Amino acid sequence: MGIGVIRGDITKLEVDAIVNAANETLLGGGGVDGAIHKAAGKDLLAECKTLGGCKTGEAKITNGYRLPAKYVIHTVGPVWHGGEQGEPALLAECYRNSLCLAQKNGIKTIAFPAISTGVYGYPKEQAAVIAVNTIRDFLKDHNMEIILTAFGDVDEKLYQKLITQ
Ligand code: AR6
Repeated sequence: MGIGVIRGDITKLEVDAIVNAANETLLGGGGVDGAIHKAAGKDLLAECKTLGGCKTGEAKITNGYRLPAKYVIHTVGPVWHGGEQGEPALLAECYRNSLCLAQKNGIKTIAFPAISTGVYGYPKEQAAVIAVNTIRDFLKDHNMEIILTAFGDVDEKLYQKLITQ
């Protein structure tokens, strides 16, 4: 139990839950959201349509359908507007709320993508610091295996550096 880093495609991971960096509609999109919907199949979109969207910083859970993961936890990261519009607190909420929802559903292994650091433009290093700090805080009083998924070299190096500090 603790934090780990895996380089690769989150849709391939055999974990209890993967986290989706979604948008407020929860109806799919590009990036990791598009990849998750494509791999899970149409039943995921059908379930998402019943959820009534999701506010920035919050999280909702669905089944994983054709994914190896049993569940998908959908969270909506903040769009980066320069950092003065509550982005750090909202990004931390994404990690915290996803982890709390995972805990409530008996999830023991969970993988996160680098929420907000693609289309939403959050600077990668600042986002990685928030991810690692929020996860470490959670692990003080919870037992879970939490994986940070690095989709490229930059994220992998950043995460490795932070988790060994
Ligand atoms: N596995 C792991 N990580 C991935 C994958 C993958 N298959 N594909 C992309 N990433 P983004 P955001 C990484 O843009 O910034 C969508 O359209 C990617 O390299 O997917 O939160 C939603 O519908 C980056 O590091 O999410 C929203 O509208 C990280 O995932 C919007 O994009 C997040 O990039 C959300 O933007």
